[in-house]
Amino acid sequence: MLSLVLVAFVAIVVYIFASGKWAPPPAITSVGHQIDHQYNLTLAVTATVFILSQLGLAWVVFRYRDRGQRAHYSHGNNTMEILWTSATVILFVGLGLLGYRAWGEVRFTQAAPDAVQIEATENQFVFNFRYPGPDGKFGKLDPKQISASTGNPLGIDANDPAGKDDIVVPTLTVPVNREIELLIRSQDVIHNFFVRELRLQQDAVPGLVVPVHFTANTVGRYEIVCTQLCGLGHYRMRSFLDVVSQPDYENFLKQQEQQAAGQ
Ligand SMILES: [Cu+2]
Repeated sequence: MLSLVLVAFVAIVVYIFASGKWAPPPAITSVGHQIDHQYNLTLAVTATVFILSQLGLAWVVFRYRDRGQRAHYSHGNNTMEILWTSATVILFVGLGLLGYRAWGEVRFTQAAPDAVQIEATENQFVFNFRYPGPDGKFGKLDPKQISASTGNPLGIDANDPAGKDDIVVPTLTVPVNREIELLIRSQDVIHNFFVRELRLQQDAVPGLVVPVHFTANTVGRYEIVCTQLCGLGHYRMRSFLDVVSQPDYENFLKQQEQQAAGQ
């Protein structure tokens, strides 16, 4: 009975993964493809071990079921133990080394100097994205001047000329095939910036500016979510990433600049 349950268990698990019903949406960055490749490799290796060990267990349970014979006491097998443990170590270290490059490309390198800089500020329970405007410079921030109700949720210093043309919007619009450097900040508790299609997830930590960079290669609208349980409104803390063509991006900036100037 137990061996049948084990076989059924393996079949169900294999079906869940093989059907692809719960697979993530396609990646839209080259790093995303590398991460998927690494994920699939890890999955293939662990799935093989899982299937073989569970079916092996089912076989042993069936083969040595109670047929009235005397039980045999075993004290273990040192050679098998050593083999088993070193195989696991080699596997884990090997997979870690293979994944090092994809991880390093995102985490251990800086954005190119010509990357488009955009600031992402999170607070309970919204995202705000700031573009430096025509002067290409972000204005200074002054926490005392934070006032969402008067249209200054980030507290851009009114005395800093560089801040006059800054654009602040609730959704993130980026040009396709250009490197984006996102400067992630939080105004209150720990939040997160996560876009499944970018395969990018980064905490927003109060008091820190955490830079991440990515190059999206597919035009479209993607969901941004906060994946840190940040309070009662956490479930509705989401925004959108719009990846648009270069002309559309310039139009977007122009429109926003006009709006800002009209205020
Ligand atoms: Cu949050």
